[in-house]
Amino acid sequence: MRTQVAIIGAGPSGLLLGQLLHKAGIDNVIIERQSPDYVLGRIRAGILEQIMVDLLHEAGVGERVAKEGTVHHSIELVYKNTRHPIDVTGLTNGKVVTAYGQTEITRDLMDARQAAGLPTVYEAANVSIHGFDGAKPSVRYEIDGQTHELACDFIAGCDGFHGVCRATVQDSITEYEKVYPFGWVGLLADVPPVSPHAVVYANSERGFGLCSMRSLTRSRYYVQCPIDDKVEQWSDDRFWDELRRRLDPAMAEAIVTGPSIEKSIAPLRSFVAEPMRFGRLFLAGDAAHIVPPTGAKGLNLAASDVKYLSTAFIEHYAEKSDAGIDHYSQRALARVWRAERFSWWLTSLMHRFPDTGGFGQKVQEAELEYLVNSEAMSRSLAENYVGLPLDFGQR
Ligand code: FAS
Ligand code: PHB
Repeated sequence: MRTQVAIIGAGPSGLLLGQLLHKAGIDNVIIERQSPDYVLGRIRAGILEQIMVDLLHEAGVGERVAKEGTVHHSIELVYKNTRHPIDVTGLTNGKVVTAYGQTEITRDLMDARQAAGLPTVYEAANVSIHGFDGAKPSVRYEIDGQTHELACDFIAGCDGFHGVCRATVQDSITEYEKVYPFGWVGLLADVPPVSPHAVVYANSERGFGLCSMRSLTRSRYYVQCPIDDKVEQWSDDRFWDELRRRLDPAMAEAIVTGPSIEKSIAPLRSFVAEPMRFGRLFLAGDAAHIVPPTGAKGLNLAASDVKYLSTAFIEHYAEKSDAGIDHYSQRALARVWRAERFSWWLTSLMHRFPDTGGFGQKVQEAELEYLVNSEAMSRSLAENYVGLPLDFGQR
C-alpha cells in the first residue's frame, strides 16, 4: 500500500491533520492502535481557542461546534473565598474561547473521515516506522497477526505522549520536563454547570479546584489531589464536598451535584521534545509536548502544530516549496514554549505546593490580588488564555 502522508494516531491531532490534507487533495492514511470506541472514551479537553474553532471549520467539521459550543467571554478567579471575573473579551479587543469537549471534536472528525471514505486502520498492533531519514519512509503494522507495510512520502507522528514515533527517535531528542507534585481528580456529571459562561479557577489553602462544562446539561469539575492518590479513594461525595470547600460560599451553595459518569486522576507535567522534525518524520501534538491542563492549552497546541504542518505539506505538494517543512519545528516550538510558560505560570499560581507552605499561599494570594487589580496583568492573562496569534513574535 502507498500514500503521500502516513499519520500515526487517530486522536484530535491525527484526525484534524488527515482532514485538512484531504481537503487539499493530499492522500493520507491514519494508523491507530486502539478501537474507535476506546479513542472516543477518553475524557480530556474542554476549552477551545478560536484558532482551533477556525481550523474545525477549515476542515469542514465546524457545524456542531458552532451550534452546540458555548462561547465564553470571561473566566472567574476565586481566592480567599472571593470570586473575581476577568473580562477576557474586553481585555483582548473581542476575543473569546469556546467550551466544547474534545470527545465531540474527535467524533466530528471521525464521522467526516468515514463519510469521505478515507483509509483509517484501527487496532493496528506493533506499529513501527522506517526510512524517514531517507527518501522512502514506510510504516509497518499488524492486523490479526498479518504484517502490512505502508510506503509514503512523509510520516506524521500524532501518536501522543506514549506513542512509538518519539520513542523511535529518542536518541536524537533533547527533552525538557517538569513533573508537578500533585494530580487532578476529574469528574464528569450530567448536571447543569455552576458557571455556564466562564470557567472557574479556584486557589484555596486546601488546593486547586476548577469548574468547567461540556454543555448546559453536562459539567466537568476537577480538584487537585496528592500525586499518589488512586481514583478509588475519591467517592463522589468526597469529591463534591472537597470541591465546595475550595469555592466561594455562593458558588459552593449553588453547585448542582449528581452521580459521576466518568471520574479519573491525571498527573500534571510540562514536557517538550526538541526538535519536532527528523528528516521525513514530523511530531505533532502530545507526541512532542505536554502541558499541565491548567491553562487549557494541550489540545489547542496540537491544533497549531497541525496548522503549521498541514500548511507545510500543502506548500510541498502544491508549490514545490519545502520552506514550511524546513521551518516547521522552529515555528511550532516557539508557540509551544509560550504555552508551556503560560501553563506553568497559571499552575504555579493556582495550586497548593507541599514544600512552600503558608508563605507560598500568601505569595499566591498577593499575586492574585495584584492580578485582579492590574489591567496590565489581567490583559497578559487574557491574551494568553484566548491564544496568542499564530504569527506572534515574528518580525
Ligand atoms: P492523543 O494522545 O489524544 O492521541 C494520540 C493517539 O495515538 C491515541 O488515539 C493513541 O491511541 C494513538 N497511539 C498511541 N501510540 C500509538 C502507536 N504506537 N501506534 C498507533 N497509534 C498510537 N488539553 C486542553 O487543551 N484543554 C484541556 O482541558 C485538557 N484537559 C486534559 C485532561 C486530561 C486528563 C488529559 C490527559 C489531557 C488533557 N488535555 C487538555 C490535553 C489533551 O487534550 C491533549 O492535548 C490531546 O489529546 C492531544 O491530542 P493528540 O496529540 O491527538 O494526542
Ligand atoms: C475542561 O473543561 O476540561 C478544562 C477547562 C479549562 C481548563 C482545563 C480543563 O483549564
